Amino acid sequence: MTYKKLNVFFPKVEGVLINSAHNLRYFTGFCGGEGLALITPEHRWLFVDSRYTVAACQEAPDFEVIEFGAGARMREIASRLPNVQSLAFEESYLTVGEFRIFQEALPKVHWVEGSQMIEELRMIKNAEELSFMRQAEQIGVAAFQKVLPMLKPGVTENTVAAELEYEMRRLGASGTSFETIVVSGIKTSMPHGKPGDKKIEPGDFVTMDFGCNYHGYCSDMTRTVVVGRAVPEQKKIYEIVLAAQQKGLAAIRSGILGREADKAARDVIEEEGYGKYFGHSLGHGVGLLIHEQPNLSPKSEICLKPGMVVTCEPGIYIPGFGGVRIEDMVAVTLDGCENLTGLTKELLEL
Ligand SMILES: [Mn+2]
Repeated sequence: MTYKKLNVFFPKVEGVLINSAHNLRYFTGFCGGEGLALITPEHRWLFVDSRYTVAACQEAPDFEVIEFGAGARMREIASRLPNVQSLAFEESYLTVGEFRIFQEALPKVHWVEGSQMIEELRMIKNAEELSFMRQAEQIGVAAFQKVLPMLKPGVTENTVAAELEYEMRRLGASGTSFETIVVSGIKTSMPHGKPGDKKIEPGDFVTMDFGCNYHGYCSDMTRTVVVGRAVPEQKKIYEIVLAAQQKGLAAIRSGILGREADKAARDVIEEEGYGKYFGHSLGHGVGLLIHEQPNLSPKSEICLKPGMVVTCEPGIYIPGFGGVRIEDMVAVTLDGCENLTGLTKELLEL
């Protein structure tokens, strides 16, 4: 019944067109990814091609499923609303070419950009969504624990990434939620470095940032470890990042603004003199997408509410030396947050 959330668009527009895979899933239940939903106060139509008709009928029982023939999608839609004057659409998930086809099929329509409002409708997760996200995150945790003993000098970053992904899949994930990051040594100074053929060397920091997809929902976590003994500078920046992360986690609760949570963690890193080495935001919302609202950035004015799921992931990245990031995924509650990762953050020296 999530489609009822789209009522916020009426009577501003006569209907809402949904075409992105994640919003089709959210508002109709259809998981096939390719299709178009048109929701008006009176109708709920889901247009798919013959590859998806059976699945759409099963997965979207609240929608009238309409199968269209090759190239006839917009004609089907136009024939159902011949006199429509205004429609909201997902401008963030439509190519210019696709939009031109919309305009040509419905030349009288005033098109209203709806992406921001539509994305915000997914911010607060219900009990079922939270359950999927808890399980998704725990699949990541279990994979991490399984792979930890493999972290030894001579093993390549690519091997570690492959093992993490394999374990998550074995544990029930349908895939990864983004491209797995495993970087070692000086490469840990790149927040989003790519795993490669580099072998882990004694004394290396190894940063692993990864997640899986479970029932459509994403997980996200990051841990940085040292293979061998940590030198004092490694311990120092690790402890600062950990202190910042704990400050951030302590700040996250219902009623706080995104930028206030970011500041709580950022202040710790700035006071220690490493502010210029923490360039990204404290965290981001997670759900059907790996990056969604609400952002925990220095500019975010979004007020956190119970049921929102966000990451808390400060980092320090020193070019030519290395970096540390520690990331947990949490669900906002009235008086704090539930840590969905719930895994030790002591510096592991393997
Ligand atoms: Mn993240």
